[in-house]
Amino acid sequence: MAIIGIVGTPYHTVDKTPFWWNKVTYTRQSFIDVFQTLGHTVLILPVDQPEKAEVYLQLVDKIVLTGGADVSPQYYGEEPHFKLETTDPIRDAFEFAIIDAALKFHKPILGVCRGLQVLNVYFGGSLYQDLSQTTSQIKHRQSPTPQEFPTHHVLVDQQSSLSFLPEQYFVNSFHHQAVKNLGEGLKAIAHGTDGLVEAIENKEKGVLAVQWHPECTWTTEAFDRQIFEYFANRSL
Ligand SMILES: [Mn+2]
Repeated sequence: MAIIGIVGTPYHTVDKTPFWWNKVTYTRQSFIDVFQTLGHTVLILPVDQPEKAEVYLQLVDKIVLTGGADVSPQYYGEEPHFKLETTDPIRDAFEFAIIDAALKFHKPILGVCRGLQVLNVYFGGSLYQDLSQTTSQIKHRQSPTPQEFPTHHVLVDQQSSLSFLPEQYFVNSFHHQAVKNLGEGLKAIAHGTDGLVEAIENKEKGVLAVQWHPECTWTTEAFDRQIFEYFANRSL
């Protein structure tokens, strides 16, 4: 049994009703459900000062970085493109520190969506700030199609950690950014049929990340559930 630390998503917009005008830190229930169903224990880690990252890291065996705001382009040396959406430099800084700590103490990291993008930037890569900067004609933001439905295909490297997925796998998609230049030491292990990176890894460092959202599909898509099993059971 592993203790899984999920860095929480700060929701600091107070003019909407979902949390009764409260600022909150949240994570999707489906992340909690999948790990609890698999017999693991989940801790949601609030964003804190980067200097505190190691304190949190000592409490858990593995780290999950989830979806959310765009990574601030200052971290990969670009000015904000006019299609850049909400950013959260405080979360960026804490997640970079959590990655530092996880690598230092040899604890595996799973990135999902923004989590993949944060990891890519951490390792020195860059992002398309908006998919309009690419030639892709694929709809990577499937909304309003519900999150539990896969909508586009990815081609999976059968020599990678994700080799348990079919070579052509059907995934959901809720992103408007994507990997531009790959970070140092990372390998792109799944691509959309448009060539965009849909999964990355660094096997030696225990880093694995997907651009889609298996937390939304794990109850119906056995292979997506297997991603969480693989991550929770892996040791470096
Ligand atoms: Mn996609």
